[in-house]
Amino acid sequence: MERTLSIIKPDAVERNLIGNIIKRFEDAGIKIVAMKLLKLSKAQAEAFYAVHKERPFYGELTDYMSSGPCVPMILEGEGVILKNREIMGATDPKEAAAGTIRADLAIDKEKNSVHGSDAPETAAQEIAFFFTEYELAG
Ligand code: IDP
Ligand code: MG
Repeated sequence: MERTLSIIKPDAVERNLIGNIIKRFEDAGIKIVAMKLLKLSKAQAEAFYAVHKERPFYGELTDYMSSGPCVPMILEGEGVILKNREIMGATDPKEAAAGTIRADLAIDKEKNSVHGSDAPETAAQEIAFFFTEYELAG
């Protein structure tokens, strides 16, 4: 059974969209096997997004991701890495397919409401960034 890391980002937590987003995962048959609510420091946001450190938006992105609480979760299911990316929609909500989280809820290309791992290796790394073995319920 595959696992991936999802984060409900600060713009969505701030607008009371936690339940809306979680319902979409549950309705798609995805299991939430770990979850917490926390506020990243700027240094933690920089570490999480280190892969983007050369990109022009890195400073703004890490300011935004450390601006308020977020909800990291481990999602589990068959093919859940790809399935989650489909439910999320494209990075830019203007390009996201109708009915996806980002098309329905995101503010813009930066404040796009959710994060999702993009491959098995990044999923493993990102899960380990937020969760210890002891925090896995399922
Ligand atoms: P993804 O979240 O769809 O995987 P990535 O390209 O990995 O998209 O970018 C990570 C995050 O960086 C995005 O979710 C978004 O918050 C932010 N981001 C990506 N591209 C831009 C941009 O062009 N301007 C501002 N923020 C961006
Ligand atoms: Mg990405």
